[in-house]
Amino acid sequence: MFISRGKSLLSLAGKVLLARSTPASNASSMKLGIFSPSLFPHKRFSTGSAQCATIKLDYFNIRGFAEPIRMVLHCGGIKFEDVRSPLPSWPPKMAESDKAKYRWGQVPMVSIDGKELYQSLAITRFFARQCGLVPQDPYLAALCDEYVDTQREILIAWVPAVFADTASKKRLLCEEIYRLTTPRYLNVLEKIIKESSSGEHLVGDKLTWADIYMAYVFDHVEKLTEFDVIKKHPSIKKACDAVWNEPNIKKWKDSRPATPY
Ligand SMILES: N[C@@H](CCC(=O)N[C@@H](CS)C(=O)NCC(=O)O)C(=O)O
Repeated sequence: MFISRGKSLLSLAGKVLLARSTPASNASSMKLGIFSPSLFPHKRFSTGSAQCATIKLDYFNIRGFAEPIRMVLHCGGIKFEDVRSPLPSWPPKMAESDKAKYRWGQVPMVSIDGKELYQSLAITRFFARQCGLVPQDPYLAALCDEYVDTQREILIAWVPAVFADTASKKRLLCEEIYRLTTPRYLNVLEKIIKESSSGEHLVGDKLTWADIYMAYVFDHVEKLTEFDVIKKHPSIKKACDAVWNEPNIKKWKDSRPATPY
């Protein structure tokens, strides 16, 4: 079962790769007709090929867990249908009849030529790999995973402030969470980026999905809490700015639907 699933995902991955419609900004001239994991360079590339997989992303009309997926897809120039259901409540709670439509009763869900994939990190990583945003070196790829998992911990740490019901509670929680997360997370990330070869990326000297995830998390938390989380961390700020200035991501950020969450 696993083998046949693996095979079908491999062929899906090939189709997604070919689905890239517009070349990423610093694309090399490399052209690939078939998918081969060993051909993925740790850089972005262009296939120049026409769309041949239909990709549909199902989520609510918010940024949330779908936003890093959207950022990666836009970064790689992969065309997709951005299906946004109205937000039923905040936090989102689906009706049981809607839950039954999804394997784990939750979104985001992506369908690639009708084949479904769930869990936002798995989806983000899947597309990141297609776009050359996952390093080829297995250790560097795992470092990206480590930093993305860490970003999810940071996001979770800020949840109480996001959902605080009064402005004063929100402010107090922000200060407390900032105090607790600074030595454990922010200072460590700052050092990693500062000491990196580029001085503006988390892993290696190129943009990876770990940078994209980090930029999403800090932007999202800052918007939802109105608290300047990275004000005292210039290297984190520089790495996030590099993500937001990536031409395809910038175009997306400037044109994406304005949503409160
Ligand atoms: N681990 C899942 C979590 C997904 C999740 O929490 N989805 C929420 C929206 S952000 C949802 O579908 N909520 C509706 C519900 O649970 O009824 C992932 O990362 O994709």
